[in-house]
Amino acid sequence: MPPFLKGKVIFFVTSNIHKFNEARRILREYKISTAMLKNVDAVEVQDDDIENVAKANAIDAVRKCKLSIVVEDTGLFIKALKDFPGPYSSFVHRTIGNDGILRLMENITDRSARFKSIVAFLDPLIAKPFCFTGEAQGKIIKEKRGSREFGFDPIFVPSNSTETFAEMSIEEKNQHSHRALAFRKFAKWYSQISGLQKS
Ligand code: ITT
Repeated sequence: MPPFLKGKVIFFVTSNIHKFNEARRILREYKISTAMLKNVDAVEVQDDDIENVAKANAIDAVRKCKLSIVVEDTGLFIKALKDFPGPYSSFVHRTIGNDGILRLMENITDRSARFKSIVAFLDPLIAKPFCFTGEAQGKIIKEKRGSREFGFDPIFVPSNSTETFAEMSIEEKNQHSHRALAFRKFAKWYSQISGLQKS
């Protein structure tokens, strides 16, 4: 086991409490201690590929805080809109929001969409970030549903479900979500290299 990883807390660098709450539950299953680190003042990298965004954010965060960190970048890719908003999801959600997306999709019958998450792990003693990907296929419904108001959750129903992510508890969402898949891949890898065992 790389000795520098043993017993370390992993800091999730994010300003988004929903993302942290979902990830924390996954990491807890693997006995990985985590804490939220916000206000790192990381550069806002913009790139058409969310993996490049996650890698650049990870490198910048480690340079600034010199800790073992993960960052995660997510995009919503809507097929009929040629994968819009994709890497621009944060901006689009802040500006036109869910109502704007629903308006763009009026009269569109193919409602397929997917979320894609990239988790990037980096430590000051590691040369390059390690990346883990998770995807959730589903569709955009016609009206918002659900009380858990996180991002596009009220308009997205994952495959094999009739509920939107916003109608699910965090535990239920974690059975289907892009973020849960990416963090589980990360947690398995991290447990292996650091000798941790799942509870
Ligand atoms: P960071 O500080 O971690 O960058 P962020 O909110 O900017 O937080 P992302 O860039 O990963 O996070 O996500 C872009 C936007 O996509 C985000 O602001 C939400 O509106 C939306 N989003 C991300 N994950 C989501 C999820 O699981 N369900 C619904 N919407 C999500």
